[in-house]
Amino acid sequence: MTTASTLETTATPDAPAELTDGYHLVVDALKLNDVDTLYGVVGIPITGLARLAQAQGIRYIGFRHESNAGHAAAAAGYLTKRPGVALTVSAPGFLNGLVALANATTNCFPMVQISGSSERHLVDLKQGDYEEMDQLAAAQPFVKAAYRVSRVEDIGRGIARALRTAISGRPGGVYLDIPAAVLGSIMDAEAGAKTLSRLVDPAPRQLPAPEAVDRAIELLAGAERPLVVLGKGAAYAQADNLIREFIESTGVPYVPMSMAKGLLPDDHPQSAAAARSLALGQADVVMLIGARLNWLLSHGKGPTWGSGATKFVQVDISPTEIDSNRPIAAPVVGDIKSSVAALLAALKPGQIKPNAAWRDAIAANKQRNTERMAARLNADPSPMNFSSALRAVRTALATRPDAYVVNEGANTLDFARNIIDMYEPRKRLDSGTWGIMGIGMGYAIGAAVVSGKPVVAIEGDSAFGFSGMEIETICRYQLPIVTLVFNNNGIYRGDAADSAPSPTGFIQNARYEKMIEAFGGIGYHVTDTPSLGKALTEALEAGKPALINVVIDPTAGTESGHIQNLNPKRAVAH
Ligand code: ADP
Ligand code: TZD
Ligand code: MG
Repeated sequence: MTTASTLETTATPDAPAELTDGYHLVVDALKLNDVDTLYGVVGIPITGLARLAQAQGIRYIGFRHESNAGHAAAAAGYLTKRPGVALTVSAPGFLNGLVALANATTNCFPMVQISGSSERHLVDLKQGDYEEMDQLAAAQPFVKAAYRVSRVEDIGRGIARALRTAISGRPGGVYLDIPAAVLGSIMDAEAGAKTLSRLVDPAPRQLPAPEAVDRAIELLAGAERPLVVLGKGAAYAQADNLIREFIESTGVPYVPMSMAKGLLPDDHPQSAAAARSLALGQADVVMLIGARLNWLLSHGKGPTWGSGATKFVQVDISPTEIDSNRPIAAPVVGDIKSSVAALLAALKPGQIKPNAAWRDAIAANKQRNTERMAARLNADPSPMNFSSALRAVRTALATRPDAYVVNEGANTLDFARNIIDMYEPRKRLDSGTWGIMGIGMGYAIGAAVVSGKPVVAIEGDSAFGFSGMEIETICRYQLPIVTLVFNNNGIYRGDAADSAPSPTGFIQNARYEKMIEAFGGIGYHVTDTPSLGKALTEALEAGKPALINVVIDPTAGTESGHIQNLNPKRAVAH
């Protein structure tokens, strides 16, 4: 039996009715389904909802822009395997949040955006209501599903449906529209309580077919040069021990995609991350676990994949992902935990056996590349470049494997992804499938809120600018987030000292650390590697909001970082 929180009673001796309303039913439905945190920006018509949620024990984290609230909810969803919930106001607030909801969908993170909306009868006749917009229609193309609650008695159903849709199958973003009039509607409290329900098994296991499992094992057993590619779906699945057992018991080398770094520690002997090009280019059978053959894996085609004869096993929960870019010889459609467990159960000892020459080739290539990187890391140019700055971050973070790393930018992203080792699963959050800028402070806040652990956000100066105002949010809630702004005076690089601003250039030598000082946080301005190491170690130990302005040579970066090839060719000289 569920109980609803109630409004003041309007009972008379003749009609002893306790009443509830839409606000209370939303909060009751969320609590009943273990939603313990809301990320949002308030205003008409949801301020009362946020206040009531807080009063009823739901943690409310208030942001300065809805995109950042949404990104925090998305990160929370990814990290906890439960939908993160964002709350937005009508029209512009809703649209600001929609970027994050679409990004969550693209990245397969479970998230629900609940938005208030204006008066339906005015919106539908386009009569010019305050913040008028047909939000349901606007959300539809960008999300896994979009729903609207039109009657107060449907609130419980709407919330249950939104949460289940976000989390089941391939996770994604779900939009739930709640018009102001529904929030304000009143109904009998007892009848209202009966409209609420707690989800049973919201993300059911999806077992792979036994013949699919056998086919995959057979293909891997026949391989000489097998390779596993771990994606963020594998990290999300929280099947860490099973995946490790599969990799270690077969001896197959693996390459982690960026957010799968740390699923096995980056210093694991079977990691082929430092020999990525060789491993992808020469493997004869590749097993994708929770990784799509999208642009991040060159669509499974072209020189990255050597002769083009690579055969694929693909473990994924989404049947329509299979064959998306090239034929898959052995699809295993199921949830990763069940699928890897089934593979392990069907596997005979010694059945999958990577050739010794393959393992040796990877080891040799890895050693050569690691030595090359060490030489770059150990140089001490002045001003710092990306490598010399990241040397300090790498050393400091090696002693704090519990810290989360959030990372965005172009050069700042590419260098940090390669240089910063991760030692624990789901500790790295970055620009992801879209290559989006602006996730920085939102993801950092989401990670800090759900974990209570320190977060280090490694941000390009441009990337930081998209969500920089949330520094105030970080200080307001005293979250243990250390933001590093890799300050090279611009997008990719800075302008020459005396030139007018180019499309990529920013103000020269900006003092970003003063932003956090404005809100009572600790600011650092560092120009050399030892000072950076000291500042970061000190800030991590303090566990308080800090921002380190890391001065980087404005000429050190390259346009678009490591993905310059994606720019259209310039047919005519600019
Ligand atoms: P990466 O960017 O790290 O390569 P992607 O985001 O491209 O990873 O791929 C993640 C894949 O994982 C998606 O195709 C998604 O369907 C899949 N996935 C997510 N969660 C699960 C799960 N629990 N079980 C199986 N597959 C999953
Ligand atoms: N807007 C959004 C939302 N996402 C984007 N990816 C971009 C714009 C384009 N863009 C990139 O792809 S990287 C980048 C932008 C603006 C910023 C790179 O500059 P930075 O990093 O200062 O963050 P580096 O270290 O200077 O390269
Ligand atoms: Mg920059």
